[in-house]
Amino acid sequence: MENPPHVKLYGTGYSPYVRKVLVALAEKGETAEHIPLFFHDKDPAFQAASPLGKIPAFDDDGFLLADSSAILTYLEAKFPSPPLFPSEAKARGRAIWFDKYGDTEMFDVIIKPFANRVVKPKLLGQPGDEAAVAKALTEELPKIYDYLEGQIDGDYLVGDAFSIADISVVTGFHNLHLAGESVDADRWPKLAAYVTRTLARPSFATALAAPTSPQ
Ligand SMILES: N[C@@H](CCC(=O)N[C@@H](CS)C(=O)NCC(=O)O)C(=O)O
Repeated sequence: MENPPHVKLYGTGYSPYVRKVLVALAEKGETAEHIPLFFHDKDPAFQAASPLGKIPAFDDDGFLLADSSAILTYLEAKFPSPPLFPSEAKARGRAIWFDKYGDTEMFDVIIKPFANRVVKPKLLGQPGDEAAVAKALTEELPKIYDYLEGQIDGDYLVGDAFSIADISVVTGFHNLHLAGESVDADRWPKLAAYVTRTLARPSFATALAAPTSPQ
């Protein structure tokens, strides 16, 4: 009998981008060996899978791929059920918009409290920048929250099904929570409820329990 394919996912469970892949795998009922290393780790197998040294990186029985969106696209083609990319044209376009929005505009801001209260002081032994955190919380995040509050009209961001849009927009809120912050439900009630129920999905619960560093 042939050996079963060996699937590996590289990257600490702290990373919002790694979490995207963990959630997608869980939604599709697939598993991978999770290697929770940090970006720019010297492991040659990781370096081969991640040309930029960023996490996540993925190895499906020798097929190497980096970038969360590329990996989710690959998983979608290989394991179409349940779909995480809507098929209808407008919904597909909106889902990709939210994937990019979550990965770029949102990530740059929502990660600041976690970077300055957890990564720098606790993992790197460097002082955190509370002024940068305050600016994110009082100026930058409210603009993002205002936008999202206006986009939520139902259980999911796009159409009537959970999709890559929900994964990419919600993933960073876990890091916000780890940094001791959350969405003000009085000011952004739809967003606060949406984040809470999305993080409570079994796939997110599985991803949130993933290791953050080698055991
Ligand atoms: N577009 C990439 C971004 C990945 C990324 O930036 N990951 C961070 C960790 S959360 C990283 O590896 N940073 C190291 C660096 O930027 O050099 C993706 O979606 O996977």
